[in-house]
Amino acid sequence: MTRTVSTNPYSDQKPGTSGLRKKVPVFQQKNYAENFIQSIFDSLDGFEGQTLVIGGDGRYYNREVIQKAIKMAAANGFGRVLVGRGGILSTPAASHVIRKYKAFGGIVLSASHNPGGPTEDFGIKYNVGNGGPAPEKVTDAIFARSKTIDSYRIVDAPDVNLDAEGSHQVDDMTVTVIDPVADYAELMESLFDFDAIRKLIAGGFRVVFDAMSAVTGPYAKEIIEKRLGAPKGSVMMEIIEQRLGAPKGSVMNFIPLPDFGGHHPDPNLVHARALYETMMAPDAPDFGAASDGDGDRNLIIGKSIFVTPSDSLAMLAANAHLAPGYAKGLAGIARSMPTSGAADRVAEKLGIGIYETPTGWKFFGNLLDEGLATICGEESAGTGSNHVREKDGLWAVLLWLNILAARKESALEIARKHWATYGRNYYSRHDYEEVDSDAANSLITALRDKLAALPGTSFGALTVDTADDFSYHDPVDKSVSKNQGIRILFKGGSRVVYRLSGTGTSGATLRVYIERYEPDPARHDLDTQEALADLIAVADEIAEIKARTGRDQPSVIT
Ligand code: VG1
Ligand code: CO
Repeated sequence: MTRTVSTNPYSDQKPGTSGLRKKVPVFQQKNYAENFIQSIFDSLDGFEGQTLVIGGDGRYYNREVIQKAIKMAAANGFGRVLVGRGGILSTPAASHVIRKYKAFGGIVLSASHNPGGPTEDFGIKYNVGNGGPAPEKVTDAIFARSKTIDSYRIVDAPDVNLDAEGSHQVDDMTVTVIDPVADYAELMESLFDFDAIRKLIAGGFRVVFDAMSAVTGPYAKEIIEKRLGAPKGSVMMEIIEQRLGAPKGSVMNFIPLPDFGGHHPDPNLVHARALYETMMAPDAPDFGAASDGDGDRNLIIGKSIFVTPSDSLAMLAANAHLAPGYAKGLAGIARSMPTSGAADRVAEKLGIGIYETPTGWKFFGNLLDEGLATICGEESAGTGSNHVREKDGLWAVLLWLNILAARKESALEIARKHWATYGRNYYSRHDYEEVDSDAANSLITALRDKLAALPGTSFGALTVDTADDFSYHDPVDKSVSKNQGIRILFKGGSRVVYRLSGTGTSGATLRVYIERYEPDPARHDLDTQEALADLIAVADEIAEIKARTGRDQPSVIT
């Protein structure tokens, strides 16, 4: 039976870079999740009788919101819900399921790389029928609706058993609990040469994968251990065991935990430090990787080499033709604006298009749908292709493995040769987390006010060439997105970019992206922070970061 429940609007349900993210206690307020889900449905047309995909990264509060979403989908007239077993679907797997079953859309419950638990983060994101995050016009409509909503619809029905595959009836709607891994694993097998990777591993090549107690555990275990034959333990890795003191053979790291074992499921050099150290040790495995809370990011660390995400995008694009799914070549490459220009050099050499978009995967959807881009990437450890409409952590790991198997060279050799061919884009991101919001906003406003005066100004050996606030003109739907990050470009191609995070849940996070191009192979082995030292100093000088934030140094350097 459907009930219409009256409710009061909340004023803070504005989706950010990737959906609505708040602390769990915020989501637990009366009707908070219900309001947002109803606002999503109220912003959509034509879903009567259609399919909705629901799944999440298994974090705390996942199951509760899934039950609410199922009952609300039934009350709002969806014909069918597909939900991952245990409420689990990685973000890329959800994207694939939406596409494969021609669903109307999907609700992805995740706060991605943010920590989980009763006082940590939760998130809700809506994906449209192409499998990708809702574009801005949809998220704007959802926010507008959330500010005026006065009721939501829900059916009175018992909770669905999420732990066994099978179909159930919820009012007039069917709910099918599906295997979260099978369809996705099959897609990966269709893209990559699993035989070649299996041979590589059978020949003694050692792979270690840190699932960070997050959603990729079951996926990586199925694919890397079962389908690629890596020895047991390749996925669970000693790392969490060392870090958490869990007994050897503990399986906790590939079982998604509601609080990610108390860690940030963010695959970067800070939160995946133990993986980094393992990979730099003399007896390191050949290839190390990690993914984030919802499985859409990837960290790639070869033996003795951390591959920056921007470089990884360029190297994957340059070698993608070695994998069966990309043997015909790429139509184009797209990267977010703050991502380094390394991919641009590959696109130029291949004679294909290069697209520069604002931060956030939602901006790649049109380029992929139109066939303008095949591979996309972000400096924040996200890479993916037209196989789904989200970034895809395991996809990137498998493409790397496929390339390593085909080239029979180490990641270090591949990187060195890449830089020798294209030059090296030294690149780093400095994050200042949980900065006072007013201080962060006034820093950006002050920067904006300075932009017009900057060109021609010199800071030591660096002279500003151009300075602007990035606006994106979508070549497909012609929409314009303004204020997407402040860029200061110096003569010679170095640059500094500043923007505020749209995924944080407390205070503001200032991100500063620093890049220098180095063509000379004799200078390709420098320490990144040293290679960028003068730019880092100028970045502070121009934006007065230390003075305005009161911080001596960044919270996270990647
Ligand atoms: C960050 C990254 C961005 C990424 C987004 C979602 O956004 O910078 O590149 O698309 O997270 O990733 P922001 O606004 O905090 O800079 V995920 O894996 O958290 O869904
Ligand atoms: Co993520």
